Amino acid sequence: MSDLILPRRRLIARAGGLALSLPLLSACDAINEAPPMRKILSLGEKMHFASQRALTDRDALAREFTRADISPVFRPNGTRLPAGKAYAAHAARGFADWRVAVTGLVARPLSLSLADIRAMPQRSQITRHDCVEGWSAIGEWTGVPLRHVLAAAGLKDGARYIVFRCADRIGDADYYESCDLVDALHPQTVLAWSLNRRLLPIANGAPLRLRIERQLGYKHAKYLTGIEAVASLDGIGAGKGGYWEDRVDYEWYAGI
Ligand SMILES: Nc1nc2c(c(=O)[nH]1)N[C@H]1C(S)=C(S)[C@@H](COP(=O)(O)O)O[C@H]1N2
Ligand SMILES: [Mo]
Repeated sequence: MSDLILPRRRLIARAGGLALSLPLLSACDAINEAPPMRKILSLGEKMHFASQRALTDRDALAREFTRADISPVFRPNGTRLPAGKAYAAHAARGFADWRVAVTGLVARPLSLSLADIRAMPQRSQITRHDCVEGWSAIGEWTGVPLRHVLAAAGLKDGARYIVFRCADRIGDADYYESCDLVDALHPQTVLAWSLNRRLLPIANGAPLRLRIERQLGYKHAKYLTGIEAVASLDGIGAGKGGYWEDRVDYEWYAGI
């Protein structure tokens, strides 16, 4: 993380977030569910904690579940199989030659294989995916937190958004998505290669897809081919930050 260049404001916000990521203090739920902690915290301390939470709300963790909660089937949605010979050839080779390019406002552009990605620090999380179309599914995701990839590439001053490029097209345009640095550096924002402790199925975005747990399903870009740090979303797609944002009234910030 030391080579991440961030605006000062952001560094302060992160310092607050770190304090709040202590296991028992990570969510209001945790306080309610943990009797020893409830006894230890005075009312004043709770109020202080609540105000800190409000200030750093976007750093808070999304709820995590247990293996007993995992949905029997994780319904695929949107593209279930990218068209074209190139993707089919990658799939036939078990994605051995798949690369994810890390480009844009970075000090060290990267071209990462899946082996490179698996050699980085990994995180597993059991979370609920909420699609705007009105269905949800709980699954266990494993992959590298995006912040480690961005630290390896070294964000340059001026980087404000991360754009996610995908291998599939819907109609006449490539699927893409984007987020700001708060979500890009969030500990649960992960480039996932595994669902429910198995290799990610093609229908769910093989070989690599984004998990961005504080936002709705359409932000979770599947079939990742590129990660690009940019100063502005102008000139990318129609400029609204994502395939659906460009076409329908889906919000760019789709907080849950
Ligand atoms: N590349 C790509 N990513 C995508 C989509 C898509 O069609 N293409 N659909 C989005 C939508 S609307 C949802 S709800 C989720 C679905 O993920 P799933 O197929 O694993 O359920 O992927 C999102 N990411
Ligand atoms: Mo969705």
